[in-house]
Amino acid sequence: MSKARFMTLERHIIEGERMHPEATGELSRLLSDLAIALKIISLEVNKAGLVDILGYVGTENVHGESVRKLDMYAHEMMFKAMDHGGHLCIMASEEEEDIIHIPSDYEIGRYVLLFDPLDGSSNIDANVSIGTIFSIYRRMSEGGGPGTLADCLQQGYKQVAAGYVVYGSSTILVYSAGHGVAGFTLDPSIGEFILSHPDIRIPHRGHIYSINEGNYKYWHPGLKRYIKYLQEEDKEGHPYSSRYVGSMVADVHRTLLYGGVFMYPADSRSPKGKLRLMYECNPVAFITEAAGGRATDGKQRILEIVPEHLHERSPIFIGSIEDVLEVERFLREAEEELQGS
Ligand code: P6P
Repeated sequence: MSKARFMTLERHIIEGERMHPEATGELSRLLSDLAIALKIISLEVNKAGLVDILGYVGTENVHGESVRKLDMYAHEMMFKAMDHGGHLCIMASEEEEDIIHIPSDYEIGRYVLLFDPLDGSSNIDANVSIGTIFSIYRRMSEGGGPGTLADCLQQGYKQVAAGYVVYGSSTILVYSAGHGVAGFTLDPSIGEFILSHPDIRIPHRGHIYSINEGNYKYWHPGLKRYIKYLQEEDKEGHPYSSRYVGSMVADVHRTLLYGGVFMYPADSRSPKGKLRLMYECNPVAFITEAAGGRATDGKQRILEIVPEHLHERSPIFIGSIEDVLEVERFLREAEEELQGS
């Protein structure tokens, strides 16, 4: 008999809860409700090409981006799965301009859920991996009433849990409650997430860099110098390989497992980069740091950024600690030269 423990996500959550005597079980039940939504979204994503769910619905989201049916479906599925459990006081979605209140006929809880229901949706029609990202905080506002915008605008280090799902060749859920990072692969035959990556640790240095090189001409001089440095041969482990899916969850997941660095920098066209702080950067930064990696905006930890707006963007450099520190050094030295000139 194999010694490998048949560990489902639910069993892993409950065993994690037992490690914290003060736990009430509410977070566990929240994560279990979330898992149901993620399984249903996975089902639809995997058969999207068959049920004509692809294509545009002719509307735009809060960012003026064309919204595809699958985006809306994933958004609605997350809301319907999470609105009635009594665990949340408020929600926020990348697909909604404002915070999302819990319907008045449901109990209000003490957690806050932020989510990007379907990240990388521009890749849907090409069958490239896409994903769902979630981030959980404790409410900060007093009283038992509806949560507030301030509850949603907390610094990333205050997350109590965060995770992402990659809907790819298989559906992988990676999450952390702050103590290590675990990965689960969905077994569609039994509809269970099974522990497949018990303790993900990112290598201290990798040999892959991930960035959209089409934006080269808009980059900071220090970044241009860094990328050229990675492409030279005269250093052990160089040149690095370049990998870029264009779907952040896929690029971050590969970086987490193989090491290296994923970058979506600010540039002369986008002074804050493209990725959203609350829905994309904070959750993956929480996970990456829990796996022994580093995530910054080029200077400060992503998790320490004080949010000002629900949909604000942030530059992000995330991955192996030595790689992220190296690109920060190139940026800093080039900036010092510019300031000194
Ligand atoms: P670009 C997908 O649309 C997304 O939001 C992220 O998942 C991804 O990393 C990024 O945009 C890709 O952006 O500008 O390289 O196409």
